[in-house]
Amino acid sequence: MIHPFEAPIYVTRPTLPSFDRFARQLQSVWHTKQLTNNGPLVQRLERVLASSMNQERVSVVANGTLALQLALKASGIKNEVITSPFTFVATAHSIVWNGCVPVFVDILPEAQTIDPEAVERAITPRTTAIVGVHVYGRPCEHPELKSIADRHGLRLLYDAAHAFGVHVDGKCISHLGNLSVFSFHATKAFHSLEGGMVTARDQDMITKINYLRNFGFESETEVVTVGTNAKMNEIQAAIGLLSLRSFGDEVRNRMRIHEAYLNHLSEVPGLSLPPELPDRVDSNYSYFPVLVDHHRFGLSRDELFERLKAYNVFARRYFYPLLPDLRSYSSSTVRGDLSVAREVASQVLCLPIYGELEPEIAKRICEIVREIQRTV
Ligand code: T4K
Repeated sequence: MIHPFEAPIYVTRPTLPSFDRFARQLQSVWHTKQLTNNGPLVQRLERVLASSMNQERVSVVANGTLALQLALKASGIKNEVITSPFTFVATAHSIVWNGCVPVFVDILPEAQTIDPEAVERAITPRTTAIVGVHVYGRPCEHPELKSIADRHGLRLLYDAAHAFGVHVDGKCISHLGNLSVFSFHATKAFHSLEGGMVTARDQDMITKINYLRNFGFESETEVVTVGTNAKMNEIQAAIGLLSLRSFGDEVRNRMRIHEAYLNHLSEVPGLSLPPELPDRVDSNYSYFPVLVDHHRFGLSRDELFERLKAYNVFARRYFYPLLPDLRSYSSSTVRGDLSVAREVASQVLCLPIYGELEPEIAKRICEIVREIQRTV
């Protein structure tokens, strides 16, 4: 019997800069006493992010959920917005907080992103936008979604919360769609404790977001829109700037974990590993989701999830339950059947992956999975 890990192994852990470097960064904050309200570190973070994102304009905010809410608000969406049921609640919540109705449609079996054909079938005269989710950092079927959005005169936004650092055809994923939204939450490959970002090619759109994040202030005496308080503060920006410096290492280390799982789980009957991404996509290895086929594996996903805990391994069922199965969405609008999404949500299990995880630990997690299967 393999011994349980002495300390818990969580699905993720944030990589932090050395405390000394952080303290040095903080000295400037202590010196200026500018803690928030578009301080110098927030401005620097925006400049550094913008320069790394193919001329995209950026606006950083307090978290990814507010980024989504502001992006939808600035886009002027109304009535129905078509989106994925297989995502974190924040995607749909942001639609509802904008007074709109999320319309859930099915996902594709491989990539688990929204199915363009299901999107097209769900369009009505009330539809104003599509919100695709690059789930686990896997790009949506952009050319198809764009052609649908163009034909029907819809806005196309992407929830890219998982996709910071992902490139498609050598360009940052933010170049897809009218607007993209990223999360810099502590559980993400790149983080600023909490944080988020909206990107767009259109400077007017980013100017709107900048007003919205700061109560709508245009100047000291003029408020041009009914905004909110979504400002990032200087401590978040300090962590963000330091995390950016080590982001390349973070992705390389995650790739080693990803490969360790591929090597040591490929022969396990009943376990489907993440599909290989097309060559034109550079991944950020943000999650390692596997699908557990109850009959072939010998245990259900939930049983495996529970048994791993006995070994001190805390995997997560991102994203289960499906959004329309949550009480707050029990009367939500579903168009077409969600059979693919339902099956994926019932089988998915995200295994631990983060920059500071040792490949040896990942290998031992694989041995544990095989031992659990042997002892069924
Ligand atoms: N759109 C999508 C598609 C998203 O997935 C998300 C967020 C958003 C939008 C909204 O972005 P934000 O507003 O959050 O920026 C987590 C995150 O809170 C959430 O950001 C994320 N997606 C979602 C998928 O997962 P939980 O409830 O699973 O997190 P929690 O606290 O259970 O953390 C998981 C593990 O991470 C812990 O077991 C230990 C580790 N951890 C976590 C935190 C917060 C740490 O080691 N340190 C930490 O500080 O939601």
